[in-house]
Amino acid sequence: MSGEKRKTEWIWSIARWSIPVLLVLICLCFRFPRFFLQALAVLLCFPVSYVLFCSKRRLLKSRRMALAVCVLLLAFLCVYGAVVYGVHNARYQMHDLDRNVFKGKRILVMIPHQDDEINLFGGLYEIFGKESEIYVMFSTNGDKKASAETRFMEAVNALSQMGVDREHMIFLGYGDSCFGENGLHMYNLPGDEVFTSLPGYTRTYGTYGFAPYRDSAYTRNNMKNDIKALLLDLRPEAVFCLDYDSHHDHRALSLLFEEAMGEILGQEQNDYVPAVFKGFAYSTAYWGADDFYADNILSTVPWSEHYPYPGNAFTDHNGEHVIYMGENNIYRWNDRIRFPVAENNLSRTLRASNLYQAMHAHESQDFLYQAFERIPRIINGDKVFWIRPATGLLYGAEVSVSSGDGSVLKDFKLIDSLDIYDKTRAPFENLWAPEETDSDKTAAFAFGEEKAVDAICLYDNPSLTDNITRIRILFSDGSEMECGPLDMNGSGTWVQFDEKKITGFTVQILAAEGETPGLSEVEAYHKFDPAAAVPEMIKLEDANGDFVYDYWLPEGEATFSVYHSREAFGADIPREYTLTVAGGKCAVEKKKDARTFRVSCKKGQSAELALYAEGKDEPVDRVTVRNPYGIERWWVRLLTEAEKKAALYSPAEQFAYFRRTILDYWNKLPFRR
Ligand SMILES: [Ca+2]
Ligand SMILES: [Ca+2]
Repeated sequence: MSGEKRKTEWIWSIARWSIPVLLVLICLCFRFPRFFLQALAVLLCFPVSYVLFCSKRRLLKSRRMALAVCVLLLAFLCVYGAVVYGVHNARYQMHDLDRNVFKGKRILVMIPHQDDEINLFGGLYEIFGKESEIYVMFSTNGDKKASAETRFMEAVNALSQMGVDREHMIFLGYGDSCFGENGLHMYNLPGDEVFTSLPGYTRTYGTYGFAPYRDSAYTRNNMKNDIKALLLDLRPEAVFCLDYDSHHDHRALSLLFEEAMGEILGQEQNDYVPAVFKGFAYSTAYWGADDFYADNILSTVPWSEHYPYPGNAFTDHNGEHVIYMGENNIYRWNDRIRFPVAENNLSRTLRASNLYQAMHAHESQDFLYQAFERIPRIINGDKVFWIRPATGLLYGAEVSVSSGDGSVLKDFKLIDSLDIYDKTRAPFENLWAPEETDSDKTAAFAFGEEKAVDAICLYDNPSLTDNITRIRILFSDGSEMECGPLDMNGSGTWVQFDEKKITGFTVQILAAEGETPGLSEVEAYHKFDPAAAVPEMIKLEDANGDFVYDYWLPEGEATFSVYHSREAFGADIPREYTLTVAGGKCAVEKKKDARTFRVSCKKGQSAELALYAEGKDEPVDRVTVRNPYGIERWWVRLLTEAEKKAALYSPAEQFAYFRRTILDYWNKLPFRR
C-alpha cells in the first residue's frame, strides 16, 4: 500500500469514528435523556459511516462486519425493550382491603400550587376516592413561571391519573408568589390592600374551562374569605391542609386556612366542625429521603434523619429526646398519624408507580427531572399528618387578659409570622405574652352560660427558650389546680380533671423561663376522646417500623408487629391479634406479647398473611411475603439499577423530551422575540 493510500485510509477511518463521537457530544450538550438515544446513535452510526466513507471494494469486504453490527443493534433493542417492559411491570402484589376510614364522607385537600396535590396527598386519593368524595382546592394559579392554563391542564391530568373528578377541582385563582412593593408577601400586607401578581393580574381568574371559585380582587382578606366560603359551602368532614411549610405560598395558605377556620368556629351557633389534618409538602415529600430503591418500600423518615438541618430535635422537661418537623417545631414526629398508601403507588421500580406517571403530567415544571428526581423522595410506604382538634368549647367565649393581646388565645392559630418570606425568623407571633411588669399575668375565659368541662389544653409559646414552667387554673366554681411545666415546643399540654359545671375559668402564669413566656392558644373540652378524632389504621410493620406490603424476607425470615394509629393517643385498642398464613412453605410464630410475629419462608416460596384483630371478622391487614431465589433478586436489582443509573425512558418519552428541548431553544432564538 502506497503512502498516499495509507493517508486516505487514515482520514476515512477518523471520519468513521468522529461522527459517532460527535453525536454523543451533541447528545450530552442537549441534555438528552441518558442511555437510550446515545447508545442508539452510536450503534446506528457505525453502519452509516461504513456506507458513507468506504470504498466499494472495502464495503463488499466488510458486509459481514455490517451484518454483525445490525445483529448487535437488534439484540440491543431487544434487551432494551425487555428491560423497559420489566421496569414498567415491577408492581407490588397487593390484596384488596377496605381501608376507607372516610367512607361516605367528603374530603377537602387544600394546597397552594399545581403539583402539591402529589406532595401532600399522592397515594391516598386512590384509597379514599373509592368511597369518599374528594375535592382538591388550589389557592394560587401557579402562574409564576408557566401560564395558568398550562398549570391547570397539568393538574387536571395529574389528578385524573389519581382518580379525582374534574368537577371536584377548585381553583381560587390567586397569583403565585405575590409580594407587595415593600417586599412583604401578600399574607403580611394590610388586609384590604390590592396586590398585583407577576403576570399582572389584580383579580382572581380561571382558565382551561374553570372559573375562579369567586370573583375577588387580590387582597389578603378576600383570599381568607374565599377559603371560609368554600369550607362552609362544601362542609367537608375531613380537611387535609398544608402546614407552615418552607415556601411562602404554603405558609400563607396554612395561616389563612387557620384564620378562616377560627372565624367559622367562633361564629354563634356554628355547627360545622371538621376533622383537620395538617401535613408538609417539603420535609416529608419534596425534600424527603432519597430511599426509594430498597428491597421493601420504606416509610417516611423525619427530616433530621437524612438532611443536615441544625436543631430539629430537643430535650424536653422530662429529659425526653423529641424530634420535630424542620419547618416549625410544634409537630412532634411521634405524634404523627400514618396512612398506608395505595396499591398502584408501590412498585420496585419508579416507572411502574402511578405517582411517577402523575408527576409526569407536570411538564412545565421540568417534568423528567421532577418525575425522576423527586418522585423517589415522595413515594414512601406511608403518608404522615398531624391532627388539629377543632371541637374545643372556647372559640365563642369572651377573653379578658391582665395585659397583652388575649384575642389570639382562641383563634385556632398556633403560630404566625410578621414576614412569612423570612426563613430565618421563627414563626412565633400570635402569642399572648403578658408584660413583664404585670403582677397578675392572667387570662380569663367566660362562656356566658354554664358548661360542663373536663379537660383544658394549653399551648405554650412554641419558642424552645420561652417556656411556662408553672401555671394555675382557677375555675368559676371556686376550685383551682396547678400544673406545669407545659410542653415547651407549643404542641399542647392536656390537663384533665373530674367534670366541672362552670361558667368560665382563669389561667395564671406562676413561673416561666425566657424573655417572652406566654400561650399561643387555650382549649377547653368536655368528654373529648383524642382517639375518636384519630381514624383507625391498623397495619403490619417490620422491625424498623416500615409498613409491610409485598415483603422480601431478608434472610428468609423477619419479625412483624402491629401499628395502631390510636395507640399514641392512649386509646383503648384491640390487644389481641392473630396472623394467619396461606400458601407456600411459610410459617408464622406468635411471640409472647400477642402482637409480634416471626414470619419465615423457605427459599423460593411466598405466602399471603392475614392479620385479624380481636372483635373483628374481616382481616385488618393482608400482605404478601416472599423469599425469592437469588436469580429473582438479581433480576429485580438489575432492573432497579438500570432505572437508577440510566433512567430508561421509553422512546415516546424520549421523543417528547427531545421535542420540548428543541422547542425551548427555538423559542429562545433572537428572531422569535
Ligand atoms: Ca392562637
Ligand atoms: Ca416554649
